[in-house]
Amino acid sequence: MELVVATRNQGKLREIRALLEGSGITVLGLDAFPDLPEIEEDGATFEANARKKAVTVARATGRLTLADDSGLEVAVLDGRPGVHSARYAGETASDADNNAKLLQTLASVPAENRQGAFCCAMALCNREGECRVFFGKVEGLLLDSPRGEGGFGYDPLFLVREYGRTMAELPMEIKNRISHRGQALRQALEVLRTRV
Ligand code: ITT
Repeated sequence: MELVVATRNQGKLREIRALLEGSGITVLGLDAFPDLPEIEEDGATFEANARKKAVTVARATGRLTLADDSGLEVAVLDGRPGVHSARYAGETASDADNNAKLLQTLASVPAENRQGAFCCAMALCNREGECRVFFGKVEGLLLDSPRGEGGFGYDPLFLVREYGRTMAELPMEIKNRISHRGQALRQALEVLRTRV
């Protein structure tokens, strides 16, 4: 079975491909559909954005589509950057820019108040626009300097307490076992298995 994964984020795509390896599902990234327009992520929640991305691409391609909307919620920042995680430091911000902005914003926050969580909403939609949505969340602590080269986004700042390592220091296999994205995708896979 073929599944379109509606993301332009190569880090997400790598993790989703690894999670679906051996499932019998062939992942088509958006590279396979170069003419699709950009989708404005203007929803107030991860779920709204995930639904919008998946429905738009499913209708445009006529294919079953999965979309991930995710981000980092920082308790002391009342949940920011949240749905704005990808563009926290501005419209064209890189991961490095976003991490620098987060470090600066949290500069005076002591270690005991640096709780954060990665959250994911994953929408699986058919070409009629019917969707199922799945969720995942993982808690961690935000460090005051980056550690590790793996993953993407805020991973180098996100310490997973039970491993004493950042998400960027963990092999992808372990990140996928515990991550917000892994949790959501395993639920989606249960549904996909009934269609393979
Ligand atoms: P698509 O919409 O094309 O999928 P995007 O990067 O714009 O790509 P989102 O709007 O869902 O996707 O924003 C996700 C951002 O949240 C991402 O760019 C990172 O900054 C952060 N993020 C999400 N999951 C993460 C993870 O596993 N590790 C580190 N940062 C993550």
